[in-house]
Amino acid sequence: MTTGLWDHETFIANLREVGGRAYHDKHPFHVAMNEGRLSPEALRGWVANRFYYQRNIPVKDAAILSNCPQREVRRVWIQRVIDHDGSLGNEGGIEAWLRLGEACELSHDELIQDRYVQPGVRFAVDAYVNFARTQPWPLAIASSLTELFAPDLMAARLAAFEKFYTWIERAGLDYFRRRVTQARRDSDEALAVTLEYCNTPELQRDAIRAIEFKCDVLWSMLDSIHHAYGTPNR
Ligand code: AHQ
Repeated sequence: MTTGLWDHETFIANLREVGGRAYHDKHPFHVAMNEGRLSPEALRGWVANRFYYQRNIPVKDAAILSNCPQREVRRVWIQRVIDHDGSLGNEGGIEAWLRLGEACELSHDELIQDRYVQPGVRFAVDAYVNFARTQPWPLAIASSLTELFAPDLMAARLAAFEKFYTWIERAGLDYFRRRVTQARRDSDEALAVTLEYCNTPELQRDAIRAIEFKCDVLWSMLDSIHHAYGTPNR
């Protein structure tokens, strides 16, 4: 990589290159999931562990808001907290994930009490929240750019659930349906902010390291889930 300031096209290409090699769509657990090879126990374990991630996303986003002095950025970013926590008349993503749990025969209490959360998942999620609390807010926003790669994964996952995991009540899949569009909107917004505010060679390289860090967060979550619940061989 050069030492000077990248133009936006180069910067975007360098951000996308990280996802191309390190995003968790390539993790063996997700590959097994999308090929229909997961047992009900493994899927329930994944849903229960991912709930810990989902309910910490608005905490992470509120940390970014608290660090960000730019009103025009906060006006956009606050929508992410509402998308997950919900608001009057809008259930939100956390509620939708609880419904996914119900559809997998997991009770609200089992999810809310973190009954099945693996140590490695807790460590990775807490590291992500701590990153948002302690890093410069443009880098915390850049770390969310793994969502550039999420819409395709969401669509593949939805198709796999509908094809292979018919024991899960279809209404439980609403979360993934809405994420396809939300992730696209989220990443468009996060990319625009990253391009505008990561505007020195140092901040651009730090943004690359931020998305690499976030890929490690997602990958290590699946390592822990994979270790705990395994995946049947082919
Ligand atoms: O459901 C996901 C979600 O709400 C978010 C928020 C965003 C962020 O702020 O880091 N990232 C993210 C992601 C969600 N789902 C993951 C999946 O594979 O289901 C993907 C993940 C991401 O790509 O960062």
